[in-house]
Amino acid sequence: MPTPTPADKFSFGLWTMGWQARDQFGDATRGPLDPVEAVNRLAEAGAYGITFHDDDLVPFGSADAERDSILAAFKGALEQTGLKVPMATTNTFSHPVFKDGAFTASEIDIRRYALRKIMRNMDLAAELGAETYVMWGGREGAESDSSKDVRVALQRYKEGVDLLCQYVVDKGYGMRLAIEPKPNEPRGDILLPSIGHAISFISMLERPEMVGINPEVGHEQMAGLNMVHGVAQALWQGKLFHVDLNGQTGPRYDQDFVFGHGDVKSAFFLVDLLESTDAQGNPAYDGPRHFDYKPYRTDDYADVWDSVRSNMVTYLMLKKRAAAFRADPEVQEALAASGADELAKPALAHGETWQDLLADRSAFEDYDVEAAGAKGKHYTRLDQLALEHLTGFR
Ligand code: 3MF
Ligand code: MG
Ligand code: MG
Ligand code: MG
Repeated sequence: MPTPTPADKFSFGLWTMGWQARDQFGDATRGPLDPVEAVNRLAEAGAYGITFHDDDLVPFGSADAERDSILAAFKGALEQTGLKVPMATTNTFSHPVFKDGAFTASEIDIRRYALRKIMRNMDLAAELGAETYVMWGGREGAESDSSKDVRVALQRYKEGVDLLCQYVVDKGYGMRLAIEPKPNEPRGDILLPSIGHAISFISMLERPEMVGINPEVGHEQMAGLNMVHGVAQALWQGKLFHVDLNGQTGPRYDQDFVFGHGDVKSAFFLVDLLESTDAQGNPAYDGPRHFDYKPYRTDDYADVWDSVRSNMVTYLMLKKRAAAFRADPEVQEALAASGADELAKPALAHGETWQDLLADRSAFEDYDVEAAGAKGKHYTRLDQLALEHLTGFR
């Protein structure tokens, strides 16, 4: 099995392996996890970084002295292990005050409190060297369409994000912000439900260049969407600032399985995408490969650390298989036979105009449209080759 190293840039949320497995229907099955132990274990396992919500690290409502001592211990562990904090985020969803939103709560005082809570943790994130600040608006939404005017709520959302960008600029923090889309859960419907919605929202901001997205495998798949296509669009638009990797088996509750333990074929093509440049020379994704998963509720802490390793090993296995798939001459032949290489060329040659197109009889009058329509693309063959590589039979 491949061995993860910090060069692979794997990172984990403190809330992932620290999840005590309390769910809608049952109590915790595991005890609390000391953040220092999390740092040490992750470093031992070959991870690159750890991320956290403010409240994962310092319990909500802690006194200043308690906060200081937790942070000192955490920073000490980071220093000792060399583990990085590439990203941080805010919990604006657990406390009852956020039950109807943070950025989009109707009450001005709740919105002001939420902004202060985020700014406070941004200070810590900057101090720890985080490059990305993620915002998942888990409670920004509604159950009933009668309850919230979404047009107005989005304007408040925009103002909140604009203010945070201003704060980061004025403080010279140099961080970029990333919005994490999710269709539903815990709200009936969450605002900015998909990659496309989030990217479109960003275009309305004062500083769109500072804000990108942090898409999550399971979130897109909960909406029945194709994560690979969504991430490809985000890459094309220069908006993939961060990524949440995990596993999901179709549109249902938010499963947060280990990466690859859901739709493994989609995971294979996601790694293939993240690790590759495109035919137009756009660079590959170089941010952290961040896991946002939940160890099974049935498992104990030994299993938790095993699942940490499983995420990374699965990614590396898929990376190896994807590289083998791309390097296979039969795959290249099948792609060439499908005409895939031509996609890299624009429809009009350099300098050609629409007048030239109109004058080109071979493009229309003399074009054998029937022959073109009858041509097989051999995509089943390609898919089978992918599966043969994925399963290690090739
Ligand atoms: C919920 C999530 C969140 C976000 C996190 C980062 C608790 O489904 O995915 O995890 O990833 O809040 O901002
Ligand atoms: Mg999630
Ligand atoms: Mg999830
Ligand atoms: Mg997530």
